[in-house]
Amino acid sequence: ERRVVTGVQPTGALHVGNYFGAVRRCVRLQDEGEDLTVFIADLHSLTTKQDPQLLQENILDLTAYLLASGLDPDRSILFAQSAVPRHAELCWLLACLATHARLAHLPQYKEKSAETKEVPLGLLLYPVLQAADVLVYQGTHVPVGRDQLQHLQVAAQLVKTFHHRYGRMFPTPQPLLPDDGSDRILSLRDPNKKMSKSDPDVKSRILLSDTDDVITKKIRKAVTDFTPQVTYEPTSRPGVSNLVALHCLAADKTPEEVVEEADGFTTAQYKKEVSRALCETIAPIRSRALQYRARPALLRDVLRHGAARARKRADDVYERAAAAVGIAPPA
Ligand code: AQP
Repeated sequence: ERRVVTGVQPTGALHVGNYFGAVRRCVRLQDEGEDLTVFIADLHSLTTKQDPQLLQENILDLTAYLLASGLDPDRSILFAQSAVPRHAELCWLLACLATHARLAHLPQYKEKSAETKEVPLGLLLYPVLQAADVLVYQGTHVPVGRDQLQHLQVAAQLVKTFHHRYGRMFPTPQPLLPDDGSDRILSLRDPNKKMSKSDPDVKSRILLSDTDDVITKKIRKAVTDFTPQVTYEPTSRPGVSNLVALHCLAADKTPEEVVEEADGFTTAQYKKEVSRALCETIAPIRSRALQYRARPALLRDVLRHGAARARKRADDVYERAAAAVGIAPPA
């Protein structure tokens, strides 16, 4: 039996990388009939400084965009991570099995901790909480990008250690990697970096909340190179290739099809095609999201309903884990 579990941080408006690389993949898994759990990773978001009021807004925003993207709260389980305390409780049990050396060695931790003087302990624990997020539902599959594979290996190691010490309890979660390159959409301003919510340059990313006009302007300013032809060569021409990749994802085409259609276009002309395809994908999501966002009570209800369903599953798994460890049974 497969159970797919994934989370998205409420750290600001979603960009097309988040959408193609995570959200749309989840919606497709849901539509294929997978058992899908999607949580808003508010606990994870606290590893960087958050404004409390803005965080609350961001949680509702994200809920609106997830629904607008096609996530169906009746078929899938959608809720805020913090509303199911078992995530944090299982995290503690797992943290006692994790080693500081292993966690401090992970590339993402090294990168992020290098940026700050006072490194919060939560940043070190991030992959352990991620493991708990999946294991507390006995998740079997996690849709991830390549940069998350090491964190999934941490989860696999924790499962092994738990089993060794306390007996069998969790399936080892397997990665679901995309085969369309959607897990690495690049910055429009620096195609050597991935598109990211936290990049200070707003022109580096296209948001699901951007109007057609803004999308077109950002694509027009996207960094390419000095060769006018449109080709798909991700290594030697990352800028143009990133536009081709976005075009393919938006229009459901292959790079070969897109490059053939762009034959004779300069990259400047081609950018108009890319904008058109992106606007066609994003505009309906944006307008549905605005409608949902105008109904905060409905959004809160969706999250409450999802949390109740999630809690039922998580309670069952956590109770068994607690019993295996020998701590007092949950009240
Ligand atoms: N550039 C990207 N291309 C494809 N997928 C991406 N994801 C993130 N960036 C890209 C995927 O989006 C999902 C949600 O990510 P998250 O909210 O956990 O934040 P993140 O991974 O830290 O991504 P961001 O948007 O770049 O935020 P910051 O700037 O805060 O790091 C994940 O599945 C992720 O793989």
